[in-house]
Amino acid sequence: PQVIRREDYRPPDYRIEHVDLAFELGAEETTVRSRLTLRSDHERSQGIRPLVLHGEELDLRAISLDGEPLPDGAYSLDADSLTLHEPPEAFTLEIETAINPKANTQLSGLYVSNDVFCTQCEAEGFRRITYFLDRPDVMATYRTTLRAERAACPVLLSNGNLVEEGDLEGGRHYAVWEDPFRKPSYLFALVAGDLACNERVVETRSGRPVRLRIFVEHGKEGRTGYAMDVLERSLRWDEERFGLEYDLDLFNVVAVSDFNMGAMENKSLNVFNDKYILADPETATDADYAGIETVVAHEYFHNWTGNRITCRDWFQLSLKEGLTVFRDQEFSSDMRSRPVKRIQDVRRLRAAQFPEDAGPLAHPVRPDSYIEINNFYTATIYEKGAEVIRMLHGLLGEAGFQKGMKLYVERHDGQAVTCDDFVAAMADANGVDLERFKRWYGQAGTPEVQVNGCYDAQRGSYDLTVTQTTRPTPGQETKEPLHIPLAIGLLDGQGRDIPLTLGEGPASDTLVLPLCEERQSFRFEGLPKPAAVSLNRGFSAPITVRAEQSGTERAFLMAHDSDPFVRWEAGQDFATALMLEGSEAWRAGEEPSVDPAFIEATRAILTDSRLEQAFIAEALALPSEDYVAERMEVVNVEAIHAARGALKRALAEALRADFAQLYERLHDSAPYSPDAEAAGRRALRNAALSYLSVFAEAEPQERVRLIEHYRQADNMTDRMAALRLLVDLDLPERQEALDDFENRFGDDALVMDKWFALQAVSDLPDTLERVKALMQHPAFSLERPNKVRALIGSFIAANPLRYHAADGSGYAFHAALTLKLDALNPQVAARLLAPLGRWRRFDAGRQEKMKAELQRILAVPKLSRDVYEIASKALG
Ligand code: HT7
Ligand code: ZN
Repeated sequence: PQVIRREDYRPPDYRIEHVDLAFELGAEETTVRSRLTLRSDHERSQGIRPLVLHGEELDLRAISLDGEPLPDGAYSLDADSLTLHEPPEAFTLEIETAINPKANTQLSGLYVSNDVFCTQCEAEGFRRITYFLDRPDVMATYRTTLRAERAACPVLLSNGNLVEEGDLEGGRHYAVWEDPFRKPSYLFALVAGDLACNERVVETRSGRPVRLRIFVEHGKEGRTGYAMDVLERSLRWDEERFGLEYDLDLFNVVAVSDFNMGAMENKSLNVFNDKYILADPETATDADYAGIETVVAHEYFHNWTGNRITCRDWFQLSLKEGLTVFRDQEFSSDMRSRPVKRIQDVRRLRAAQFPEDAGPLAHPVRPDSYIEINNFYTATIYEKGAEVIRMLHGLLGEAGFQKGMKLYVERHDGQAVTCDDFVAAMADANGVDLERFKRWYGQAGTPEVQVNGCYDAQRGSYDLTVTQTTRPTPGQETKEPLHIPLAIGLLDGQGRDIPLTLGEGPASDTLVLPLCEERQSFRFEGLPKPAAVSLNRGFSAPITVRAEQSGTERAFLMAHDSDPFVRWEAGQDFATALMLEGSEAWRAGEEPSVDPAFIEATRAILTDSRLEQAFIAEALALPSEDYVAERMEVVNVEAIHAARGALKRALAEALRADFAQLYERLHDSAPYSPDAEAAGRRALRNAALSYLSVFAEAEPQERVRLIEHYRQADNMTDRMAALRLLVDLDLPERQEALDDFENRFGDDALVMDKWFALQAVSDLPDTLERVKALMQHPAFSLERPNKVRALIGSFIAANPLRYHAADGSGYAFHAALTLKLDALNPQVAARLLAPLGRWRRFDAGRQEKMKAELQRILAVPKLSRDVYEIASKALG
């Protein structure tokens, strides 16, 4: 397959100024008539360049130019393009194609989900609807006519404003939509179906009314209230914090059951996976509510960062995604607890992006090449991209950052631009040089920052020496030093911040060290001996910090640091070190020992009534097995599992009375509310339950506590918390709860995803057999991405113990599944593939088995580009 390179970018030879589309919607055959107003955009005196339109799986029915049918010799067709050999300077091109939405299992282009027609055009789905210059730097205005059977599709939606509607013969009707804003084809959307609607009218800050509408399948409208509240809050927040106002009279959201990702920001017609719209206390967890808040806001914020200002080419994807993730993170931080949100975002970055940066699929925030762009909607583009924006925000401050945003919008509204354009706006608005900072966009890999401190008692000075290195990544053997803003603090013996100054600067409790060279030293004078160093406060840069820290120092930071992120981080570092020691002990057949300082520091956090409950819950959550695995030379899945279990048991035994007391004290009889405080209380109570469940196998009263927690739950958060613990226990209560759950929610596809996912992450030895059996369950289907992700994705990505079974059964299952799925939905198949690519991290036996499965996949002749790219890069 062809490799697309960033350096090969050339502006388009033709512009499309206007697009007139007419859809005759039918599930098995939809005809699409498109009238394009085109203009040549190259120097024709040096030769007329052909017009090459993209198109895939289209049945061309007719083609004419300026009203005249095109003769055969004037154009040619192949599997993915239609070429006009010598088009005139300015002309209209009319094309009629037919497509089969029902047969579209890839869910890219126009498809049918539960009888609802819908589209997904990012990144390159529009070419599966009609022939077009399907690239983001071709921006046009659109007029779209939809015709369909009225009974089956009373609702007809597209981008922009509804300008006309009416009846047609034979029970059909039509609607005409006009979008006044120029947009790239990836933002086109249509939806047609029988949908219920929740509507709310709000006013923008300049007093314009906007109709917000959320469409869902009938019967689900009662579950749209929270998403609607979030939408209204997002609109307000973008006005208040970023000065950005909504620009149309209508904002439509549609939720569908089958969707390749979370949601899509099509201009004024956002399409969502049900999962990110539907919520009520009985069916959605606190995490689901938080996810809805993030995703609804994220798609709304794209209206400016992505739609009004879009990407010049797909290498610039992080221009819109990194920036919009930063904006949605800030929104949630303003709505909830900022420190807790930061901890959760860092946890996510480390779980998904750090391993990506350390493996065969590592790529820069602005990649240099790809085979299939759908493979590049990655944690690096999104989450690391957001961290890069966050560092800019830290360097410029809120006011400076907003000045930069204002200039970016003034300069580029209505354009398709690059990451360099964004950084240039930030630099120009603030009069700063960001040239070295820009290396973050081009260099892959997570920098490792080694910090060494040394106190000179005689001089009263403290020297910090900092070294940065980034390991080679595929295609980037040598690395350059980056501009890393490292926020630090020093604590005195009482745990108070020691005010610090750097050069002539003012004294401050937290200093941001500008690391720009491979090795730098910083001296702080006139200080008492620091008791501890607090590093990377607030996670000021997406790096791995290496520092010699004793357990005593970590416990001290856990107890005292003024920065909540570092308090949490010190606990995670301490626990990770203990688990690594525990793994070694397990391997040697010895009993692991747990440093009492860790237990006491955890007790202190647990019983500190000044701390937020959500924060305490985060502090009690031990690092995941995958996180610990990343720190090991050769991953030993069984040892890590055993060591994590042993550490959890040690904490549970030492703090049992505290957990039991907390569990009782936090019982809440008030009606469920998804707000952050109530969610924090539930998270903490459920964390206590999780520790107490350690005793459930041996002690009947703890078993009763667990099953009663399940039985008495009046909300999905508590129900799921109990069920998550029960699925790991080989007890009759496990089956009782699973059966009850299925009986209650068997008809609700979205809730059944939870039931599938929980069974897939169980650490019981027969989990893979159960997963295979569950694939035969009537609620499961390989054609539905949510089902595949819930059952198979959870097993592959969230059950390291069973996925990495030494006999290779997990890998063989994965490969067979990939091949089956690739024939139906390559995007989803490829997205699940990354864990097989981590083979270098395992012992020789597992390495061989993982590689053999990758080879088995690659040996199949008709592989999609998506799976080919991931599997071949994974094999290396
Ligand atoms: N911009 C969107 C990314 C996207 C996508 C969404 C649904 C299905 C397929 C997709 N391909 C790319 C979603 C976002 O980041 O906001
Ligand atoms: Zn996005």
